[in-house]
Amino acid sequence: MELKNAYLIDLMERVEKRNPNDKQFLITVRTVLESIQPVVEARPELIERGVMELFVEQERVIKFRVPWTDDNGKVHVNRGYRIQGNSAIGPYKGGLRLHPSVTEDILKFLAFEQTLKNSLTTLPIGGAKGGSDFDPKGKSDAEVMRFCQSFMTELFKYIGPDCDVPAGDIGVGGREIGYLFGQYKRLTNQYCGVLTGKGLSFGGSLARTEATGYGLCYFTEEMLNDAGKSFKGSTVVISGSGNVAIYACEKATQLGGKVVTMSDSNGYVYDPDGIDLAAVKQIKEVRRGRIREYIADHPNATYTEGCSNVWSVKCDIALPCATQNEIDNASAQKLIDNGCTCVSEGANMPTVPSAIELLQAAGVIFGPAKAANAGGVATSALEMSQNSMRYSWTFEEVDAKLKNIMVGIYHNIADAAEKYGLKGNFEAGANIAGFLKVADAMLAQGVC
Ligand code: NDP
Ligand code: 2IT
Repeated sequence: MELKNAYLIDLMERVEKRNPNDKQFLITVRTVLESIQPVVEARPELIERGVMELFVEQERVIKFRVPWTDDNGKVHVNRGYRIQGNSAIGPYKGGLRLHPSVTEDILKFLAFEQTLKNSLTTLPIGGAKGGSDFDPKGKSDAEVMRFCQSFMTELFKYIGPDCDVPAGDIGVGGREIGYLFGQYKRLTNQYCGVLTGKGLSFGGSLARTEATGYGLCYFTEEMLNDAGKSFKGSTVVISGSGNVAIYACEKATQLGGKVVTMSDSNGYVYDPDGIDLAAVKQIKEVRRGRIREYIADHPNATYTEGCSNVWSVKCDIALPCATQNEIDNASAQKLIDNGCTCVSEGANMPTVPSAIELLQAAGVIFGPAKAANAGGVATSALEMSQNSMRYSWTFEEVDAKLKNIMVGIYHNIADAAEKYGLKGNFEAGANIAGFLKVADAMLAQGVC
């Protein structure tokens, strides 16, 4: 797609001038503006009443120093961030990422996407993202704890259960959320639902750990069913071997697919017998090891150095579940050449915009991240509800709600795409449907 509307072209130029260093954020804003063009043209009040101007400017960017001491007594200083993107439909909500690649740009792009994703869940949550360039890999538990305590010592000033509720993302799982929660409680003397993804013994929700991966498969199955296909009997390629990848693998297998790959930032394993998920969980969740360790006791499996090669493995369904920009044009072309019929995004923006166009032009069914991976944050919102009620639902109750939400998201975005003349373009449908709810709330709340 291309920006043709004069107002939106001008708006995009102003966003570029204001955010000259934020390459990934600019790509995302442009992609969204391109998709919502027909909505903006049909609703002139969105321009007249300043909604578009407000929409492209994040509400608050918080940036701070995070000092911590390693096990040898050496002082390190990282940079911490919280981007509070949009609070039109609820308190800011979104994950915290700990990875050396974290920059303000990456978090602004993620916060912008999160606003639209959270809107699609139908639950009352605004959009945010945060994190730090701290690398948890190779750090001791005590070092991770000291980092998390220092990070929260600044962050606690800006968050709260009715204001901003962070959660996990890359490099942030149950261990980190536990340390962050403990420090928030200590600093504020409040025991409340200020974070999601908590441990089950202190306010966490059953099925939150599984939610993003399971939700991805519920969404994808519904999208496939609509096209007369399903996971059953399909070969599935998954990238990543973290939280999202592991539970995507579990559910895809339960739905009758055969998952043959998993990866990490070093390389990927291919197991023609189907991935032995218990072994992956042992390596990644228990030992915090590397995916290459898998081949030690799986003689039919192979390990290939370099994670981007995973897309050259023949499959029916590809589920990118590692990070942004994993599938470029060359990888998309390999998937197409090998007969892949569906790409559905577990990670945030793993497919670059030109590769999405390539896949769609080749007739590959494409499930966009903000819809396909919304199950994680949706279940986070269910955790917030349970915390407010001081009550816990069973695994089956949460899982059933998650499934309903994911099926609903698919139909909502498919209908939105069709209504605006873009039938089958679920990327555009997700941007349109996500935007409409946020825009209506912003209109109602005036210039603020
Ligand atoms: P984890 O930290 O649990 O796992 C991340 C996985 O991706 C690891 O296997 C990691 O490998 C790999 N990875 C990370 N960065 C890179 C990189 N730069 N290049 C190659 N591989 C990389 O994170 P999650 O599973 O939670 O998150 C994965 C994706 O899903 C992210 O895009 C995240 O934003 C998105 N997401 C997560 C949700 C959640 O609930 N957790 C919800 C919705 C989306 P290695 O160990 O080598 O770093
Ligand atoms: O990208 C995401 O949706 C997440 N990392 C989950 C956010 C959340 O608040 O559960």
